[in-house]
Amino acid sequence: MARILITSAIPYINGIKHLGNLIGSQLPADLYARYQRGRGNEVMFLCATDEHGTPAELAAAKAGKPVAEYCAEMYAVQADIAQRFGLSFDHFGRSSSDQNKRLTQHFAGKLDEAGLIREVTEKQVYSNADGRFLPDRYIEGTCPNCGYERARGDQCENCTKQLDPTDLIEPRSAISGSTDLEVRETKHLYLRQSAMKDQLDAWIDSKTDWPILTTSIAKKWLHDGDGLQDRGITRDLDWGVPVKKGDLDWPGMEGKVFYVWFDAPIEYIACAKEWADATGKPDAEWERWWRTDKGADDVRYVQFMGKDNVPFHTLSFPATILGSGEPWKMVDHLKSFNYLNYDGGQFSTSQGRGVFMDQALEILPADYWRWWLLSHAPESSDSEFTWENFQQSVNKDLADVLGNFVSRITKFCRSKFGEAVPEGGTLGERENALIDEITRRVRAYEGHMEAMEVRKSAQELRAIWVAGNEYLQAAAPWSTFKENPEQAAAQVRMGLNLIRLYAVLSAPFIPDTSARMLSAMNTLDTNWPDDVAAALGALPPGHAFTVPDVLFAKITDEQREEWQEKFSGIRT
Ligand code: B3M
Ligand code: ZN
Repeated sequence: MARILITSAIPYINGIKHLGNLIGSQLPADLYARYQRGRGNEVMFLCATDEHGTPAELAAAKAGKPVAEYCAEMYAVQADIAQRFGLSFDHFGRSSSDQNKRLTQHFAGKLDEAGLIREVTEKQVYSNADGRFLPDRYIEGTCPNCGYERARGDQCENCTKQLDPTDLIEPRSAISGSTDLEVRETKHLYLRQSAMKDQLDAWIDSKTDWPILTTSIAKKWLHDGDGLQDRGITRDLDWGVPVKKGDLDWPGMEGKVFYVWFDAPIEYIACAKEWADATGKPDAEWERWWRTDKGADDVRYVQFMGKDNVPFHTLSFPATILGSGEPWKMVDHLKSFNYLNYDGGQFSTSQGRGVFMDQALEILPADYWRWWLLSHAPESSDSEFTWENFQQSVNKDLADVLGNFVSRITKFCRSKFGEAVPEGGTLGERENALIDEITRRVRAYEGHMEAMEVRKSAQELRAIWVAGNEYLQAAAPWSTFKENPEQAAAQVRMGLNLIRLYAVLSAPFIPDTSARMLSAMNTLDTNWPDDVAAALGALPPGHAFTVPDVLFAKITDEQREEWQEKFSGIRT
């Protein structure tokens, strides 16, 4: 039994995620976790909310709530939606947890001991009215280049010119609008990534099975321009992990917190400790996933994320881990995704454009969305959600192919043989050909799933469903029954066993439907079909079953038009 550690990029706390976010990391990670569990492997699947940083502070301010309270509420909302989407995390943690606070401070202390931290004095804009330093993007003013009045301190949205806050004409705080700003000196900690360049380079070189897309991003950051830059890991904010070296105060760093991208990946590890603490397990239980000196040397660790997160996972986080000098488990395989677009534009959280996870579940059950999103995952390029395409996939793949198959065979059996697997007849040429085809396809499906080829896996699964439909069409037990009821019985027995087989194979994609199929087949047997021929005999003659309700309802043209209209605007 293999041991597989899986993490999904942890979603920001500020708001409900849209379908583009979902397919960018959490959903494919869930697919992989469910598949590996289905194969009988031991899986630890971790995710959390990313709760620190200015966006969380501002979202809380906008909601008129203290930030800790806002985060607690949004955590509950995100955890609930994740569960309703069937995301099967072993633990859904919080980057603001005490476990993460301690571990982040621990790493900082180790990095300092290793001589990998330096202090830098910088000039930064301070807002007297807000009583705080302002990050560049929270300073607004008039663009010196084009005169746009709402340019941000890092860039003008209108003419795209990169700016420094001091370039802005009539700068003001984007938080309060106050113009009472001054430039102050402040001290920050920098992680000396430049000193770890060769070590990181060698580590990337050892990843010979990584996609070029991933390694080329890392190599670019390592070698372009002046090479890998040191990185500021502290901020002048109230909300975050207080800057400490382990348990000790850090002189000169009072009132400062670690940068959100420093503590967020550390939460992958802290999350496992949260899991152990929450379930009353000793530390050894989580450490066997994360410490190579405590059993994690035989763990395979896979990370899922959107492409914009790749540099943080190939360089910054590995720099933290390697720099600590401690035996932490490092990532073995990193699966990254392009973007999903929405109906001719982009999904956008800030603009409320697209379909958000809670809204999606208001109109259809999770499996409809899971199937569409996974079978259209933006792997080799960006992909696009359109309502036409969604309607077509659901109606064809789910309703016509899978749903119809289940309904036809169970209803036919009930009408001619009753609600139990019929006895009699033997397998003929047609059945053997079907077994051969399905065996071949199941092996291909396994290969794609192992390789995390999400779209190819979906295609192969669909082909397995189609093979059953074609068999049923050609065997036509409703005709066979007239001359040869024994043979019809064997055909129906094959069909009912296919339902169980489909439930097992499809569970990673459509877990709720899979559970309904198993329950209709009245079986708890979810064994993986290592031997397809044997698996197609799992339900013996006489085994009772029930006819399930319609598995998937078709999306009508009226519904499609209504939803298209409803989601064409902006969420308020
Ligand atoms: N929260 C960004 C994102 O959701 C960030 C990921 C952190 S992974 C450690 O895309
Ligand atoms: Zn401009």
